[in-house]
Amino acid sequence: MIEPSERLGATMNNMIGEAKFKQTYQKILDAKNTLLTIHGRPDGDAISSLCILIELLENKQKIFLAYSQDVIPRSYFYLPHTEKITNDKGQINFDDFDLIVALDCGSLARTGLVKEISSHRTDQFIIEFDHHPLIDDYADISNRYPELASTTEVLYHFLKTNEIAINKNYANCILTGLLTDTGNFLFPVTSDRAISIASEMLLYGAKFPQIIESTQRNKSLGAMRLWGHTLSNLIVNKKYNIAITVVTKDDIEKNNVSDEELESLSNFISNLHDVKAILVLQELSDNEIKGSLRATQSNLDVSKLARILGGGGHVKAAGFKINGQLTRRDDKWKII
Ligand SMILES: [Mn+2]
Repeated sequence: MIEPSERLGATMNNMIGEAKFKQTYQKILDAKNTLLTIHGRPDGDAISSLCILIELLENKQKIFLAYSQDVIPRSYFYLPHTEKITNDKGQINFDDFDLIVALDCGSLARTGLVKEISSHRTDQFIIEFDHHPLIDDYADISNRYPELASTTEVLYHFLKTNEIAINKNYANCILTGLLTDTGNFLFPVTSDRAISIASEMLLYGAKFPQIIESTQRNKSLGAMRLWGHTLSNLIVNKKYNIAITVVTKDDIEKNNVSDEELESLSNFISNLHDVKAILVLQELSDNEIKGSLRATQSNLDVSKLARILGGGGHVKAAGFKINGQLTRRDDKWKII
């Protein structure tokens, strides 16, 4: 009989590119000055991944700059090194870096550095760690594993391959990414590997109760009120069997709700039984609408629809932005 740990090892060995992880590590060690970056409106997985790289580069006494185009939500301040992340682009002289590491980005556009990366110095090297399906191939070394639950799970294998000892800081970051990207192991992306790594992180000192307290039990009264209002507006499109609801700019402003709280609303609605998928349409500005898609059945890939609409994401959770205005006519919402 195969022991669970052996089975895990065997599956992973077939899947991950060990040579690529080693080459990546060598590049990081050789770099003189590294720029670390994540996607906009950063989530738990992106922020944790960034903090893992900061931990690594600091331990190796490397020079780096950690950049996030948007501010880090306060709820993640328990993670190590978040105070070192800057969102001030003016502070960055892009030519200073010989290495760029993009984390959890999916596409070049999500780095917020399209112009800078596209016109980069020819000797500048780009490494990416990600678990989104491929959209564009902009990296020199791409550590992309869409079958893994989080970018921190990719980084776990990177650390293991390079025999970097996992300390409490790494453990807290790896577990945070796993928990937030799987909705605390509720989403279909959850695997035996992910759960096994999570339990290993507890042994390394990750603080599970603190992570849950900070990332889950953090909803404001405004968020709860907006959820209530939005849930009561849910309708089901019978033709496609998709549940749809709408969040207006007015709803958000009135209740002072954060992006993260809106994201968790989509995740909560995906608990709805008997529909194929859910769609939350959110008014971003007078002429821009964001759509969040969640698949609730295993045979549906919502990222396909998101890509048709110019967006992207995962098989079970994806999003897009379109131009238009949400208007209500009688009892129906229309995009004009
Ligand atoms: Mn992620």
